[in-house]
Amino acid sequence: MSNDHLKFYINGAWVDPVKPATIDVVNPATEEPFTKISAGSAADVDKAVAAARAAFPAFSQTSKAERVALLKRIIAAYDKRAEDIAQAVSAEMGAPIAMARHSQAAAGKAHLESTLKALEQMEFEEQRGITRIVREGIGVVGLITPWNWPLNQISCKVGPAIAAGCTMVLKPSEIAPITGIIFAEVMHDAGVPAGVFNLINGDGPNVGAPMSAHPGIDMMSFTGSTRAGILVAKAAADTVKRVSQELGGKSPNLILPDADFEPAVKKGIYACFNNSGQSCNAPTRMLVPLARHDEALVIAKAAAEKHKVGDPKSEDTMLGPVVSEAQFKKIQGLIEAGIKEGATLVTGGTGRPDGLNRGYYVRPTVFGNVSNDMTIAREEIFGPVIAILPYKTEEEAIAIANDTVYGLSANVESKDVAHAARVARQIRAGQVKINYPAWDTFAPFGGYKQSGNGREYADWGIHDFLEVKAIIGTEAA
Ligand code: TXE
Repeated sequence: MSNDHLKFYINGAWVDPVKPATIDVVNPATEEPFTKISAGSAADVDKAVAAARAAFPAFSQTSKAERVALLKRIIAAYDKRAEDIAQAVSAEMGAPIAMARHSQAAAGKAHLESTLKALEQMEFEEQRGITRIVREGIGVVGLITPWNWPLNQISCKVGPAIAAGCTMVLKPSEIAPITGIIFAEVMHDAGVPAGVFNLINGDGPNVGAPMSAHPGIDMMSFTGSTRAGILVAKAAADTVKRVSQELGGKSPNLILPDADFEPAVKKGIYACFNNSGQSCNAPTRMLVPLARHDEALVIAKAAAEKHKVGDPKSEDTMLGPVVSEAQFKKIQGLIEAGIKEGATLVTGGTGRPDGLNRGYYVRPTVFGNVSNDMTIAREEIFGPVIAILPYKTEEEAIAIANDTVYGLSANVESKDVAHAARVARQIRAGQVKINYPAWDTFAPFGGYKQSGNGREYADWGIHDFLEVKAIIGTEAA
């Protein structure tokens, strides 16, 4: 087992943790640890925050042109490590290597690029009558990221924080931390000034919680479970810091009667199962007209069974394992709940797919005849499991779509885009996608209800990290 990953990146240098302790990083395809990281503590957080605080006065005063140039250097350095990032994400969370390259690693770059474009166009000051309105970096920001799209989440926080002139402490998920370490190397290679970007590894209670409560951190930007997001907000409350949260989802996919039915169902399965179902915006509740429910199950079954599950190292694997034993067990329990509560198991089910005896592989699973009060329609499963729910009228479909504590994302499928947009306006979610559009990294991303608050990506992400100052009396009234 390699010990290469034991240092933290603080004040422009790789340093040992204050107290030695380690966490194994497990490859979910083999169930074997392949490296270890250091488990940080509050003392490491203090060091990183001190470095970020010391760097803030100078970095916050850099010009937009300087930060544009810095982001360009970060993108160039990231490009050089894209293959390393893809290999690391595949090993640490089981993403199939082809997908790790064209989606996981590519997503990190896409966010850096859209942040750069947004920054180039952004104005930080405006005059309104006698008042100059100045937008400036909020200060030292704490960034906590999850394991499911590790580089995507890191880039969509770090890029905008740099653009806003903030300094930062990043804690990636302890389950998938190697990409975060490579990202820190990228920041170093790009010449990010010492103290602007700092990386501490470790778990939620020992690193994430002290960050959230730290008086030297001005804002927390968190992506992860609603459970942990609530803990971050509670820990942050005593210091009245801003908390931006991107949390769980149970996204509906409304297939309207006038949709191009077969492709709509098929694409819905692919969208839900991408990344082995481990996306917060996965369209996990497919709503179909009652009259076409049985037809939907036939199409969904065929599409699900086309998913080749297996070794993430194989170029033709479509679904790798889920990230951990804990996630595997959670998903098995939810599949059991679906069967017990009377949903129709169309394909898949509990246990590993045939021929796979090792690794946290889950069978691509389709449930039909699901009603919205069943556990599988209410809880975020985070595996390749979809619930198909019949509806009678459009009003009922919208009511079912909104009957959830979450509100991150939704899909609407219809040949009539204007009609779909009218339906979209009635859905309580931060994003509504019509007919499976291309990924738009300039569209604001974030949740209603218990899916969080704040909006990320491009200019929206930059604004999340800005304070607003009014300098009154700069011009005669
Ligand atoms: O996430 P956690 P877990 C959902 C998904 C999944 C479930 C559990 O449903 O099945 O969460 O995953 C840090 N203070 N999502 O338990 O714990 C933690 O160290 C501060 C949705 O692995 O939320 C990691 O860096 N930080 C999601 C990050 O939170 C704390 C993506 C996420 O881990 C903390 C992942 C604490 N008290 C899972 N406790 C999405 N929105 O995309 C943990 N963390």
